[in-house]
Amino acid sequence: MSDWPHRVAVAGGTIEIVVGDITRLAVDAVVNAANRTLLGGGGVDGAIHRAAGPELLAECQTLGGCETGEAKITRGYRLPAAHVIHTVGPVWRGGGQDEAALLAACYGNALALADAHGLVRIAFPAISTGVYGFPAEEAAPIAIGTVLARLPDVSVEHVVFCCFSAGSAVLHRQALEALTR
Ligand code: AR6
Repeated sequence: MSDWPHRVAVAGGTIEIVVGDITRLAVDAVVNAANRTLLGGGGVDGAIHRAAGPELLAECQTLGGCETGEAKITRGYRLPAAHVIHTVGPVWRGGGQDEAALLAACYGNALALADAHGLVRIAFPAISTGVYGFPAEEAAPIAIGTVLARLPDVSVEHVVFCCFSAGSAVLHRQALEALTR
């Protein structure tokens, strides 16, 4: 039997850790690890724009960018997900530039925006842990801890951590086990 998906009931809903491509998930919103222009890029951002089609870029061009730690919402267009919540993770600069708080703000603000739209099912990638260089083992407990803290207070009931590798999924599962023990 595969280790994934790993699903746990927590206060306010369920958390699921999967290994896969976030562009395939039919949820109310997938979260995009974007940059401040919101005009596309590589990694998960590039994959989301390719799968959603040019209409996504057209809507993003109306948004005026996004600050680090903030979030903005668009439609999902050709994605199976109804919406995309674009957030901008911090670039890792050694840990002394507020990176942890900014990463937590990404998860918290994405959940707040989902709540403002009454969304129930949302999927996150491992924000900042690719091109932006945030150490994956430090990012996972921030991601899980922020979601655990906010879930009881928002419309969101089901959160998927869509990891791109089994190694990333293990880090999220370990963080979830440590924080729900
Ligand atoms: N599904 C799920 N996760 C993915 C996918 C996918 N299809 N593709 C990559 N990942 P990154 P960042 C994982 O670099 O570090 C872009 O150019 C990847 O393995 O996408 O926040 C933006 O425009 C990693 O674990 O985002 C920005 O300029 C995680 O997603 C910059 O990269 C995040 O890696 C943002 O960098």
